[in-house]
Amino acid sequence: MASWTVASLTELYNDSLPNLIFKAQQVHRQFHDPEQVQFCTLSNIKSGNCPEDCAYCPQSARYNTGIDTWSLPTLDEIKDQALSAKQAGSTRLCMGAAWREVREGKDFDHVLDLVRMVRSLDMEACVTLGMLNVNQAARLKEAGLTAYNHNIDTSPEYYSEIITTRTFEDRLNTIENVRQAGIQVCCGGIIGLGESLQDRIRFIQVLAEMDPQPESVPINALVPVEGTPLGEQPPIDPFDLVRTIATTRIAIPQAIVRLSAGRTQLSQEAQALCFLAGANSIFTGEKLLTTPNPGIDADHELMNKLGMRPMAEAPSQLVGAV
Ligand code: SAM
Ligand code: DTB
Ligand code: SF4
Repeated sequence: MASWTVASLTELYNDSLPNLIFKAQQVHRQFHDPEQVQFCTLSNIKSGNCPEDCAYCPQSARYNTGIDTWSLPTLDEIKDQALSAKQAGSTRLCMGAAWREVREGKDFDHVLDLVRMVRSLDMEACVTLGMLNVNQAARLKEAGLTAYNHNIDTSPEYYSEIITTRTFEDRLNTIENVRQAGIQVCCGGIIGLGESLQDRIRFIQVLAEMDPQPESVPINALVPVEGTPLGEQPPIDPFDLVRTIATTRIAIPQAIVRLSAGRTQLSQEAQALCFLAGANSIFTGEKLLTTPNPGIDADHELMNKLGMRPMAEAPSQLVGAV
């Protein structure tokens, strides 16, 4: 595995856009079909009242954001959501819970049942439940979980400006526990938090230096939510997002790079540039966890305009996949 220095990643990031996109395309085409994008759908299975203080997050109990709160829908409710997502072209359901960490008990048992159900529909199942120990990770693996999402969010240096209730180390430990259980790692972060270029580069470097590298890397553009400390943050420049995606694609060639939160702020042209830069997955459906997302019709229209298409099969179900 190539070793990425801050200097080499910075040079890549700052190259002319034609050069950067060309390099990203060369890498992308070695491992992926440039016409295909994985559609994934999010389901918020426990909304709000989270004890953590992530400065970007509308679900933290510390901020007044006026979101609806609820806890753990029934198996049938999630089954309906999964089936309509599948019908609309999704091959992965990602279930998120606003928990600090997993605790053993009936709620966790129910999540294990949800994972089994989603897998029985021949979809990939991903969950994001906060911190996790090795034993809990093993139980998720046994239930058939495809991937666990746990983001580093930003650089180790900027992390404490954004979250104080847990450390960067805590994050890495959970990711290590997921790895040890043999579950795929979905790990990425957010741009637009007020971080510097150096922070963005360090963020990509930490992901690229993971061994093995993550199979899935979500790149979110901050969705500023009123009531959160970052609610007044100015919108990102779409070219920064394109450069972040291209650099990530080059440094982590085999991952599915997900153009995640923030698409409602992007034009179709900007999203097209993100695909050219190597993004090959989006979240579909009207809502992410609590914030809006382009609807499925808009996404099918975008695919058609670009001559691209949703992946008919989940990457993990293709021959040769882990
Ligand atoms: N509680 C779990 C955790 O923190 O790992 C799971 C859910 S959390 C909502 C998953 C990720 O969503 C965060 O790590 C962050 O990268 C992203 N996210 C949350 N709020 C966001 C926002 N307002 N804009 C962009 N991304 C956001
Ligand atoms: C990730 O990196 N992005 C998704 C998924 N992992 C769970 C979540 C985005 C959430 C955006 C804010 C919201 O809708 O609440
Ligand atoms: Fe809680 Fe996750 Fe939101 Fe942080 S990002 S406040 S841990 S739900």
